[in-house]
Amino acid sequence: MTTFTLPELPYAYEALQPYMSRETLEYHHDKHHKAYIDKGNELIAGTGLEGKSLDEIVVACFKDPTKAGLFNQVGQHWNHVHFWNWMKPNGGGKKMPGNLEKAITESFGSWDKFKSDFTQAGMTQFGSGWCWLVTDENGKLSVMKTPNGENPLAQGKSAILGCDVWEHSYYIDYRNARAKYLDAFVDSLINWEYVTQMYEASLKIRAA
Ligand code: MN3
Repeated sequence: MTTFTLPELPYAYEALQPYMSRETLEYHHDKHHKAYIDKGNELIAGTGLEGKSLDEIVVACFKDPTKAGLFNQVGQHWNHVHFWNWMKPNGGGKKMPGNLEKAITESFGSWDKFKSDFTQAGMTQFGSGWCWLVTDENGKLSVMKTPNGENPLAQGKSAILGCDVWEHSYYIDYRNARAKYLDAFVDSLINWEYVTQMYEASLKIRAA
């Protein structure tokens, strides 16, 4: 039995051009994400975690220092499963459902402040990692960043949006210009419908 499988991209490889190229998605999805899955399946064998949900495995491995190697793979698997869905063709900007726009405005003061906080988190993550939009127990939104394969879920928070700032996510298209990549992600790629789904699910989890 294999615990982890590579999901298909929810769009064609060239669908996110010119903001993210076919070549980037081929390497990022077919090689990088697949490598996390292959290594994760190898390392999880015999741990007793095989039948658990991906969310449960991420949390269990993060808490157990002897499973740090497995955590890197499953954290990155979780991150990428959602990352593909956090993007879509003709996405980004302020084209989002009203309840999410209201939550963003109430939490940050304005959409522009959200964008600047989110992209700053991505810019100031030294080395590889992710920047995130997360909800707290009151439904308030905030921005955070994590190194390497870590994510808010591991830390008991609910991520509703994340952007991969590992160089493999932008170096082919933007070289070292991480700021340009983050701008393109926010302005032209974010799938706000998927973010809203995760936002509404996070409020249910927090209310339970
Ligand atoms: Mn990646």
